[in-house]
Amino acid sequence: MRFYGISLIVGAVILGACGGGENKATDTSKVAPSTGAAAPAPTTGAPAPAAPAAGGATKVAATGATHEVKMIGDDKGYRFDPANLTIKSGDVVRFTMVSGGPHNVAFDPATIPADSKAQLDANMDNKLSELSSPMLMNPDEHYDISFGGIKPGVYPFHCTPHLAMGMKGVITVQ
Ligand SMILES: [Cu+2]
Repeated sequence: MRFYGISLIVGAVILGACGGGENKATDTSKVAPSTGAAAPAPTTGAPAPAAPAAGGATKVAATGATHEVKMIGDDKGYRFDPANLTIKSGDVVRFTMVSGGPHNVAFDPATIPADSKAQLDANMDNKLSELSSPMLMNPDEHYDISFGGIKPGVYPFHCTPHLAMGMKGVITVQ
């Protein structure tokens, strides 16, 4: 539609200026390729902005220390190490796959502070579902969670595949 609109305008301008049908035909064909090439840009050039998470929160990057938690499954059982850690708001927790995967990190929406739920969900990349990280399959893979913008409180977490085997922990945010 835009193409025809521009062509008509160009044609009318040329027609008005020159008054010759021959010039109109020549000039319109010169204009057409550039107009046609430009036309797709508005529809494909501007990717849609990332949809905000439920609750309207957007990710807040970590600005503090990094705390590592190992994800382990061996002959002693399935566990996070350390299972309990205390951090500050703005820190990042790095979950590193060591053995016995797949493991993940999931927070139960019902057991974490309600006023930080949307922010924590927004801070988690590539989620399987709300507050649930992807599976880590291979040793040395890691998954970072920013606690930027997270309010002080107690944040219990678990590994979805191994919850029944007691693979869980608690992050306390000061
Ligand atoms: Cu696990």
